Amino acid sequence: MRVQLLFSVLAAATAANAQSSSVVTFAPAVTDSPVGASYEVTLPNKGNWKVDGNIKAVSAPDGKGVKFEVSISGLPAEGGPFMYHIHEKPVPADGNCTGTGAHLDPYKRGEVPICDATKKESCQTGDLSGKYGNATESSYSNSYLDLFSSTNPGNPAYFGNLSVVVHLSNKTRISCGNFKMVSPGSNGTSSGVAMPTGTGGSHHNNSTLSATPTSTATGSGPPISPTTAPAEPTGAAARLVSGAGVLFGAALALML
Ligand SMILES: *[C@@H]1O[C@H](CO)[C@@H](O)[C@H](O)[C@H]1NC(C)=O
Ligand SMILES: *[C@@H]1O[C@H](CO)[C@@H](O)[C@H](O)[C@H]1NC(C)=O
Ligand SMILES: *[C@@H]1O[C@H](CO)[C@@H](O)[C@H](O)[C@H]1NC(C)=O
Ligand SMILES: *[C@@H]1O[C@H](CO)[C@@H](O)[C@H](O)[C@H]1NC(C)=O
Ligand SMILES: *[C@@H]1O[C@H](CO)[C@@H](O)[C@H](O)[C@H]1NC(C)=O
Ligand SMILES: *[C@@H]1O[C@H](CO)[C@@H](O)[C@H](O)[C@H]1NC(C)=O
Ligand SMILES: *[C@@H]1O[C@H](CO)[C@@H](O)[C@H](O)[C@H]1NC(C)=O
Ligand SMILES: [Cu+2]
Repeated sequence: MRVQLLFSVLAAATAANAQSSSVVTFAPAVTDSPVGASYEVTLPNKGNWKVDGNIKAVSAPDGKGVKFEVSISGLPAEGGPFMYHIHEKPVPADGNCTGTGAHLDPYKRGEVPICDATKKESCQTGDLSGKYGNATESSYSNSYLDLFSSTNPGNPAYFGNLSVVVHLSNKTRISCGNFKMVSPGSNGTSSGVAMPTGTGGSHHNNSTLSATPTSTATGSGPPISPTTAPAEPTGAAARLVSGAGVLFGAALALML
C-alpha cells in the first residue's frame, strides 16, 4: 500500500518535472488598458491562400483586459483546424509571415505543454486560439474578453505594434497582418498622447519595476513586503514554484 503510494507520488512528480520547467509564470490580469483604445488587424490573401479576415481589439470598459472580435473567412477546406495567434514581431515590409517570429509570450511560458483553456493565465498571452478555440470552419467568427492582453504600451502584454498570424494545423502560415491603431484611448496611466512609442517602465507608481517582470522573482533587491505591495499586476508576475520538486524530495525522504 505504502510502497504503491510512494511510487505514484514519484511518478506524478517525475511526469510533472519532465513536462515543464519547475517554475511556471502566470500572466497577471491586466487593469491598465486605456479607456476607448482600439486597434484593428486585417488578414489578407497570402500566396495561393484565400484568407480574408479582420480582428478588432478594444479596451475593456473598465480597463481590465481587451475585447477581441474575430472574423476570418476563406479558410481552406483541408488543413484545419486553424490556429491564430498574436506574434511577437510585426510583419516585415516584404509581407513574409515568417518574419513575425514566435507568439507574444512576455512571461516566457513557452510552447509546451500546450495551452490549457481552463487556465488561461497559464497560456502564452498571444495564443488566442489556444485560449478561445481554433477556427474549425471556412468562415469563423468569435468574440471574447481576454483578461491578459493590454492596450497600454507600457504593459508587457501590449500588442498594438505586433501582428496576428493564421496557421494550418501543421503550422503553415497562411495569412498575417499588423495591428493598426484606430484610437489611442483617453484614459489609462500614459502621459500625453498614448502613441506606442512609450519606453515602458515609467507609467506606473513607484511600487515595482514593470519593464522586466520575470526579474522580480529572484531577489537581488530588497524584498517587497506583501502587506504593503499594492495589487499592481503589471509589475509582479505571479510565480508558482511547481510542487513536483517538493513532492519528489518528500518521496525520497520517505524511502530513505
Ligand atoms: C501543411 O498542410 C498543407 C495542406 O494540407 C500542405 O500543403 C503542406 O505541404 C503542409 N506543410 C507541411 C510543412 O507539412
Ligand atoms: C519567407 O522567409 C523565410 C525565412 O526567411 C524563407 O525561407 C521563405 O522562403 C520566405 N517566403 C517567401 C514567400 O519569400
Ligand atoms: C512594441 O511597443 C512596446 C512599447 O512601446 C515596445 O516595448 C516593444 O519593443 C515594441 N515591439 C516591437 C516588436 O516593436
Ligand atoms: C487546435 O488545433 C491544433 C492544431 O491542430 C491542435 O493541436 C489543438 O489541440 C487544437 N486545440 C483545440 C482546443 O482543439
Ligand atoms: C478614466 O478612468 C476613471 C476610472 O476608471 C474614470 O473614473 C474616469 O471617468 C475616466 N476618465 C476618462 C476621461 O475617461
Ligand atoms: C498612482 O498613485 C496615485 C496616487 O496615489 C493613484 O491615484 C493612482 O491610481 C496610482 N496609479 C496606479 C497605476 O497605481
Ligand atoms: C512612492 O514612494 C514613496 C516612498 O516610499 C512613498 O512615500 C510614496 O507614497 C510613493 N508614491 C506612490 C504614488 O506610490
Ligand atoms: Cu502563430
